[in-house]
Amino acid sequence: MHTKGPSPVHHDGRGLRIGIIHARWNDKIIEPLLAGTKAKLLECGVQESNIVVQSVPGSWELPLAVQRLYSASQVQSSSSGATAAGDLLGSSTADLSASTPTTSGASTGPFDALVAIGVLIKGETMHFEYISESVSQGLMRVSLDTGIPVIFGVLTVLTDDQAKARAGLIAGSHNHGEDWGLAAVEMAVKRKSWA
Ligand code: DLZ
Repeated sequence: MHTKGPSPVHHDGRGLRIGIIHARWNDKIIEPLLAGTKAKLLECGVQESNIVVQSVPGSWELPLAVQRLYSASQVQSSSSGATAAGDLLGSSTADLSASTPTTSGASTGPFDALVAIGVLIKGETMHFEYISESVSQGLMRVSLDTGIPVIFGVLTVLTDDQAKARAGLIAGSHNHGEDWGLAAVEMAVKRKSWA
């Protein structure tokens, strides 16, 4: 039996800028998680043009990508004529290697929260343990070092079915991506009030 997540609380996401970085391993699970995250951001009032989505190969790459994307958004917001960090994506995703800003109509400014999405499924070797531990530690470190909420959207599961059950792909199951979208808005709003 899997959990249904936290009781959902909607905060006002208008004006927030949210970065999402997802791994491409296990993309059939990543897709609904990403969609669930975006859906809740939009439901909270975050503008589509204020959501930047980028991808990296695997979960291992998430901490560095989150750190760099956030730094880039800070630098760009402090330079004149700045454009948004990363590619603006409507419903599609872009590669981080194409990180030179190309957006039009996108807002600028540092991100208020970032969501790191990955799916780690245990295999026969120790890979899973090493990556899970490092990625968890790495994402927490980026969050504490920058003071910016980094939402932990990384599933660490033992089987494909466990992953599907957490991505809403099994009848009656809950999409954890929705929790991550809500968490990003809540933490971004609260962080501003704690500043
Ligand atoms: C190598 C690897 C393995 C075995 N499993 C996963 C996985 O289940 N989920 C995931 O996101 N990434 C996996 N990777 C790839 C690593 O995260 C990383 O991309 C490569 O080791 C290259 O650094």
